[in-house]
Amino acid sequence: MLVLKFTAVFLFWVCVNAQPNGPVQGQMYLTCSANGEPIQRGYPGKRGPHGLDGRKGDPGLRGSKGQQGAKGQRAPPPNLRPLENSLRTMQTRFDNEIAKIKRQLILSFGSGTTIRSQQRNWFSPGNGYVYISSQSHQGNYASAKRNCASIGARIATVAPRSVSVMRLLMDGLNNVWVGLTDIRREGRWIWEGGLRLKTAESHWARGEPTNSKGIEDCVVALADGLWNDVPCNLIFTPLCEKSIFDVAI
Ligand SMILES: [Ca+2]
Ligand SMILES: [Ca+2]
Repeated sequence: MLVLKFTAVFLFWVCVNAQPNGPVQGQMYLTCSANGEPIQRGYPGKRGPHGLDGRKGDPGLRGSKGQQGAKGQRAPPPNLRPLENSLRTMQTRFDNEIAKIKRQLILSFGSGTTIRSQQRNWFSPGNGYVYISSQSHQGNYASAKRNCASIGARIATVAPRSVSVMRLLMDGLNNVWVGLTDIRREGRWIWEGGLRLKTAESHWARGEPTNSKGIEDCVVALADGLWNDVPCNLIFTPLCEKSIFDVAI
C-alpha cells in the first residue's frame, strides 16, 4: 500500500514538471491523469464583459495658494468739467427764473408798486396786471388800441371792472379810454376780447350811458373811476394794461 501511494505522488510530480514554462495562450494544455496518462485540456475562454464602473473617488486635496498678481494701473480720473459747466448754467438760469417769478409775485400782490420795464414806468394796483396811461399815446379810440399794442399791452378791460382799482389808477387822471364799446349794436356793451358786459361789473357814472346824439359808442373812465359813454372819435389818453407775467423785469 505504501508503495502505491509513493507511485502516485511520483507520477504527479512528473506530470507537473513535464511543462516547466507553464501554459501558453493558444497552446493546448497537456497534463496527466491521476494514473499518469496525458489528457487534453480546452482553449482559454473568451474575455468576459467589462465590469461596472467603480464609485466616484473622493475629492483631491486643495491646491496651494497662487502667487499674488502684479498691481494694475490706476484709471485716469473722469472729465467732469463739461458736466459741471452744464450744471452751473442750469443753476444760474433756475436762480434767475425764481428771482423773476418772486419779483412778479411781489408786484402782482403788492398794491401801488411802480415797475420800471422797457424804459417805462408801469403801475401795479395789486390785481396781477400793470398799467400805464401816457399823454404821448393820445388819440381816438381806434388809435388808442394801436398805441397800447405798440408797447406790448392792450387797452384796459380788467381794471375798469373794479372801482377801487380804477381809483388807484386814476390818481390825477381823467377821461382815459377803456376797452368797452357798443359799436356793433346800440346798448349791447362788449369788452375788447369779445366778452359781454355783466350787470355786476358795470360802473357807469350817474345818468350814464346817455348815447348822446346817438353817437356815444365808446367809454372813458372819469377821475372817480366811474364810466361815461362818449363818441369814439374824441381824443383821449388810453389806459393800457398787461399781465404782470408779461412784464420783462
Ligand atoms: Ca352807444
Ligand atoms: Ca355819455
